[in-house]
Amino acid sequence: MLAFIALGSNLDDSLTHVRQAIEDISQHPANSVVKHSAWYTSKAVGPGSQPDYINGVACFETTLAPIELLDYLQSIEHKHGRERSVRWGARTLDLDILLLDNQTIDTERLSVPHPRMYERAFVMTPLNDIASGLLLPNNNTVCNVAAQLNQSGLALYVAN
Ligand code: ROI
Repeated sequence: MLAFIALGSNLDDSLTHVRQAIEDISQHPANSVVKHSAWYTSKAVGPGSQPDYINGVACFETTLAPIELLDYLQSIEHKHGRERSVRWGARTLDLDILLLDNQTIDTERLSVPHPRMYERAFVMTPLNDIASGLLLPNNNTVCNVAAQLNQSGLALYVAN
């Protein structure tokens, strides 16, 4: 199964968290990371004010079942000190499953495609870096959806 996941962090050393998360994903023998996008800085979307995010998207092959993949990603978040105290609050590491092949999943713990991915430039723009022509379960291509989103607040991260 081909999996696309979104990575985000806005606490501590965010770039280290997201980079290390890709290493952590590839540590599992069932996973092999295919590629990842560039990293972006983005203004926090959602209620309240919180620090800017580092965001990106990774693509990997996995033989895990969807719920096993979710468990594994949550164990990585946990290892990075993620605390789920506030919904939409700041976080050291957020790993969201975006797409699993062309599957649609609607269960209590997991919804695929990720229900808010199509409206988020901080997801669709990095996804467009690595899978521009991909046909989404809504029958639109990644590049079409990405092109329609407002890019304000999003910038390519340049290391200094
Ligand atoms: N905003 C940005 N820019 N990036 C995120 O990864 C992100 N994640 C979230 C909320 C709080 C919705 N806002 C975000 O979960």
